[in-house]
Amino acid sequence: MILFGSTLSPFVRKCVAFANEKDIELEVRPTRIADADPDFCAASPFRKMPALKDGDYCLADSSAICHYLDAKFPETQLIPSEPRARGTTVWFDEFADTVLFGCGQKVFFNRVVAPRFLNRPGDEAAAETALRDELPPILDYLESVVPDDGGYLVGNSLTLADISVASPFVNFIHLGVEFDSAKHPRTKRYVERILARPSFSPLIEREAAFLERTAVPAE
Ligand SMILES: N[C@@H](CCC(=O)N[C@@H](CS)C(=O)NCC(=O)O)C(=O)O
Repeated sequence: MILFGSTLSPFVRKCVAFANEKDIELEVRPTRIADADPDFCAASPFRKMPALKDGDYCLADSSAICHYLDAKFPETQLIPSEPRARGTTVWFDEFADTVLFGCGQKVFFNRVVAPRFLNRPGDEAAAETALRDELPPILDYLESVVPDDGGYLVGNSLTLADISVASPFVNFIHLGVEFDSAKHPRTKRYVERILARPSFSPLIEREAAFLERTAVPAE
């Protein structure tokens, strides 16, 4: 199975970590935004990453891909079937994609993607506003829901909820955005614990090395 995209995207990273947790082998085919690779375009009608190609079946969107993989490989279920657990898992996945990374994207795009990969300056004011006004209430919410006992967001084992919520924090780490341990200590411990899993940690190291190599020299 081929997954198109770069794990610098939290959506792609989420799918790769999800597949790693399930011991599914995915070939990650690096894809740039607006890449003209015909297989990528066929799999992702709006050219957003990630997209999956499994034989003659193509699918875009990280959540759709994770649901497909969980149904196709049901041995280690990461999306619960019990109604409330499933509902809450889908909520956290959606929260992570739209609210958490909705904020993170304004920072990552303007400070990393635009200057490094699109060769144009980012909107630093937008990045600063997102960090100052949008991120704190999101972290306050997380602080009220993350477990502080070595547990997980939904039920007694890792689910898509944990993978989705942890993934955008890698982008904050790459950006050097630090947690205020006094205000959000549970969130800090929880995120560090999930990102230390073998499904995430090698990805983070590879991404950091790539960003190091592609750093824009300071003027
Ligand atoms: N809801 C989609 C979001 C995918 C997405 O927005 N990916 C970004 C990269 S982080 C992208 O491909 N952007 C390119 C563009 O908007 O042209 C998912 O979960 O896969």
